[in-house]
Amino acid sequence: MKRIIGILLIYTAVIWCINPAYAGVRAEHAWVRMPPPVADTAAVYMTLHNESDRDVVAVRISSDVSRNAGIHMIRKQGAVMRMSVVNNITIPAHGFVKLEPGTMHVMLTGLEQVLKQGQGVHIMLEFTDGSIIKVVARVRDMRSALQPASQLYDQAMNLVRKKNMTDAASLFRQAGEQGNRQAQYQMGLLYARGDGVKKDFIKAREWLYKAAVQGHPKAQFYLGQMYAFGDGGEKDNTRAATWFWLATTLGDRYARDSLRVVSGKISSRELTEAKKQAKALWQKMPHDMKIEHEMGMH
Ligand SMILES: [Cu+2]
Repeated sequence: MKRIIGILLIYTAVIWCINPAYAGVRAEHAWVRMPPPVADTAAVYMTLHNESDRDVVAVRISSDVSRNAGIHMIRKQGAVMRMSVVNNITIPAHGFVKLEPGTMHVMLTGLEQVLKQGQGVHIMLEFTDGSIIKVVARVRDMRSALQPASQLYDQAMNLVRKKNMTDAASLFRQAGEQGNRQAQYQMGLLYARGDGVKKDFIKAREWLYKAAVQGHPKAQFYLGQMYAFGDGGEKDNTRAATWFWLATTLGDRYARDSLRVVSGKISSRELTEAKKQAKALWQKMPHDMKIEHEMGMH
């Protein structure tokens, strides 16, 4: 037993070192601006959120496509814009820093390959506490990168009507990465069906989860189904009950029946746990989805 605990501790330590949550920093909307074909540099943009109680400082940046990477700041000096090197980025406690065109960016220098539209580039950010987070930034041209997610979603739906699922998936992915919950739900379905993308239940779960925590009832229902059947991960009727509960609360009729079925398969203690989880998730859900619904789970 002692030995097992020892192994578990080592395992936990390893997870902690590579776990993005350690630094408390989360990256959103990461993208690489498509460089001209002959360029040897590329700019990377993202929003860095610090969810911890302390300021964190990123001191080293690297990527898997360039020899070097650094942080650049653009400042206006008189009538000229000047780019200067910054040694670190401080992300305030419970705050964020936006790296966006015209302000700050990560500059990749010494590109070792020609970047392609849609390609995922890995960016590693190292913090003063030694933790590292890895961010996937997709290569986009300026126009598509700055297009609002709702427009990308509409374009993707048009492509679905034309049965062009590969291009639709690419646009849903872009919109989903920008936080659009409908697009995240669609990505979940495409991965579950193997439509426009290679069938992958693990990725289906990941995308459905993103939409589900944002209060998408259908995503919650399908995520519950995946837990109930053990698709794309372990079978877990307690978690299934949690998601069915939330979907039912948001008015999904199919979830109500599924909730009854899984409730019969778990203990009353597990059911209490499922309710507790559902309440915690409900607290964090965006207000716009909850506005018409009372929390029917006391
Ligand atoms: Cu630069």
